Amino acid sequence: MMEKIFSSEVVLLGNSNVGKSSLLSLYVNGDIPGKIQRTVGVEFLIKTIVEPHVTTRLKIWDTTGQERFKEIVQKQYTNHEGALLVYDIHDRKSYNDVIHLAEELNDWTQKPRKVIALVGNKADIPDNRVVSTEEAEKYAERNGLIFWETSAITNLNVHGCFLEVATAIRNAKTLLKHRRSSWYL
Ligand SMILES: Nc1nc2c(ncn2[C@@H]2O[C@H](COP(=O)(O)OP(=O)(O)O)[C@@H](O)[C@H]2O)c(=O)[nH]1
Ligand SMILES: [Mg+2]
Repeated sequence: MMEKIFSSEVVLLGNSNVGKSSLLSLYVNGDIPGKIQRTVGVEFLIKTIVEPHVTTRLKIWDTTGQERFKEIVQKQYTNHEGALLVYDIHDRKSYNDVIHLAEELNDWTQKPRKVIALVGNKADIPDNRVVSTEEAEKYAERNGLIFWETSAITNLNVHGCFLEVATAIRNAKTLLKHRRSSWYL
């Protein structure tokens, strides 16, 4: 079987301080920088995921500095095939804000539909949790989102989360291509 290479673009969205840059750096570089850059703007890192018979080149955009959802969604999200909506499980507002965003992004009429993951970060801190696993899980299930609780400190579910997003995008694209070629021609 010939090796296939897929390229996908995703974006990390969520309030300041929820851990977006930490998750991205841990995933791509294997560690969290001691002093995280606070440049205003949008940056990306590329992760190459090698699996048997398939290699995925995942371009991951990070939003830094003043996260202005509306603008970023309008200017950036349209080019992306997926989004990771990151909140802090100890910060109710950060959850409410990404849920609001999910409502805007979750367009079932789009083909392929964007892949959206709800990501509850800082799961390594046991105290003062305000968003329960059940609440977020239920929302994700009802709305067809991927859901993970993660930690950029203990590396909990970080690889699993990005991998599931990449795989879901690849599957959606493959299915669409297959449908186009065999069913609708
Ligand atoms: N305990 C804990 N702290 C985290 C985690 N992820 C990020 N942080 C810390 O939260 C702060 C904000 O992280 P950062 O990645 O800059 O968040 P961003 O503004 O969303 O990019 C930093 O001090 C990180 O070290 C995590 O999973 N657990
Ligand atoms: Mg950041």
